[in-house]
Amino acid sequence: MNPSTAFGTVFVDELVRCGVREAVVSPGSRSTPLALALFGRSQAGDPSAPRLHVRIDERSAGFLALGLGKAGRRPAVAVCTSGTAAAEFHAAVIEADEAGVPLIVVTADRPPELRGTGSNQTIDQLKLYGGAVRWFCEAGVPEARPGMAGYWRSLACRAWAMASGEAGGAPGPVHINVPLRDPLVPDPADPGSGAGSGSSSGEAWPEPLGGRADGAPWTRVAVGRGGTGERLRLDWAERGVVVCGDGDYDCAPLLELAEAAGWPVLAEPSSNARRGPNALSAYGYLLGASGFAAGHRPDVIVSAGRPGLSRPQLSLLRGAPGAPPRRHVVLASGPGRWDDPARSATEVAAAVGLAGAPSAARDSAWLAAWLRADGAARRAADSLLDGLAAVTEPRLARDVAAGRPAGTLLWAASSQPVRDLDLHMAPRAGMRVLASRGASGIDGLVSCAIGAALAHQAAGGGPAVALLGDLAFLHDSPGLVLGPDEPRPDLCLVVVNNDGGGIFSDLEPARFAGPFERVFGTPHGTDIASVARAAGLAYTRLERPGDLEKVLAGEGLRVVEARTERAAAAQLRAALRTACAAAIGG
Ligand SMILES: Cc1ncc(C[n+]2csc(CCOP(=O)(O)OP(=O)(O)O)c2C)c(N)n1
Ligand SMILES: [Mg+2]
Repeated sequence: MNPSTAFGTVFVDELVRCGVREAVVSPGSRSTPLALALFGRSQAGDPSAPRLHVRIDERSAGFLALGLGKAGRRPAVAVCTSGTAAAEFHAAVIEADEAGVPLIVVTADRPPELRGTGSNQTIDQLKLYGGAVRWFCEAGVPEARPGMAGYWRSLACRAWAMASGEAGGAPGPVHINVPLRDPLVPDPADPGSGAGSGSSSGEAWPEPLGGRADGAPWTRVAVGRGGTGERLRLDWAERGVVVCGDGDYDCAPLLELAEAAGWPVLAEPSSNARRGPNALSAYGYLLGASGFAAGHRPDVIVSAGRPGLSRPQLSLLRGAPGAPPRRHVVLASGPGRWDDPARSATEVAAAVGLAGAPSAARDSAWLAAWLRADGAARRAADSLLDGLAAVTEPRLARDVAAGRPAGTLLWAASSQPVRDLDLHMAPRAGMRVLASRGASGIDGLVSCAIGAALAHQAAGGGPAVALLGDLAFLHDSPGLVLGPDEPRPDLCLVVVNNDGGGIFSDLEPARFAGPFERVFGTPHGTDIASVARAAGLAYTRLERPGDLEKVLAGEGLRVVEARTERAAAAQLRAALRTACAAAIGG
């Protein structure tokens, strides 16, 4: 099956699973895969088969879909080809927005390489309807590679949820623009014309194209209007894990749930959920140890916030190849917002709870296994780190987090500081961890940390510490310059100076020795003390790991430099992974 046909078949199948019962198509060539798939499904004769309507004029088609959606109170789908056809939907989209009518508009488009070339029937369709839509998405050009089926299915589910209001906002129009590459018609060898019922065989396709079992949608979104959706019930007997990603959300109910159910809590530092008896401190090592990860696949994952800090965590969310997690419940972070970077969510909910009273069905061995492995990894990592005389990045992160008094604010830079914390921070209460994980930039972090410390202290909070890489520190060195009348925080900026971007030594470019240093490592040789001095700030250098508390002592805005080496740090991280995997037995 070619990619465009596979897309049409899978996407339409998923829309039908979501609940689409009415589809309006206007003639055109670029939209062929969608038109054929909708025609095929409309002929299927099963109760869920959508009714197909064809209108020559897209303007009429758009308004027909609007009427169907308005009276039926569920999104109808309108499909058109590329060019001015898409613009003809605009009036119906505006009415759907103003009147709160659910509507899914799918515009076929030329692939990127044909845009802006004078290619026939090609206009700029990106965000064509401006602010009138609840959600716009430019889909990727369909390709025959693993992960596509989940991508297309989750896309359809989001479209349905955003249009219907099930995502938590008001119903309204959504726009999906789909670039499609030739061939647009099924290959001669394909069974039928893309009229699959979701049981697409996926022959010559790198993975099964079918959806969830029993015709269920890929992601069932039940946030409800105003976030008042039902509370999803989870089963005590299931072996679950709670994954807390970055974000400012109330994690207390999740921690209670984990305790009641006997599930481990895998919390990123800036989730502020790494506390309580079920929180793990070395879960990254557990998930990264293939034996442990394979032997401890959960029945259910509950995730909140914005996960995605580490590859092992993403692998957990993604599941084994071709075998996504059986159940992955994502807690919405607000109306129309939920984070599912692995596109594996089976349900999106405003809240979760456990079904009924605790029962003997609870598997206590499950939590014990995670805690035992976590303890073993922790001890292995600690003994390796404590045996080194030099200042190292992982130990610095561990000790900074562990030693801060209650009421401290800890700002963690993107790049290695927040990842070192993720792997080494012991669970604790009484400290707030913040990080710019929205877009994970290394820019503006001195100013962010100053702003956060000022707000923290204005609200009666205690001292503040920031753990910054040298590039992040230099990126925002102008942020160090404060005029004499400016509010000044009590903030110790700890600069982990490995003379460049240490994170790249742990990534694939490290294999390319020739360009690596200049293009990725980016050593700069800057004298951090001089930078601090230029801004009139006190400066101290951490020479030995044991001196940490001494150098952190002080008041006001100040700089502490910890010098490390990138190559040595990469070796140490590899050694830590090996030692932890051995200790876990995975
Ligand atoms: C504004 C911005 N530019 C580029 C990047 C890509 N980037 C991610 S980590 C990194 C290196 C950061 O170096 P440093 O702050 O010294 O931290 P280290 O990796 O050494 O821990 C870069 C350039 C980014 N995230 N944000
Ligand atoms: Mg660095």
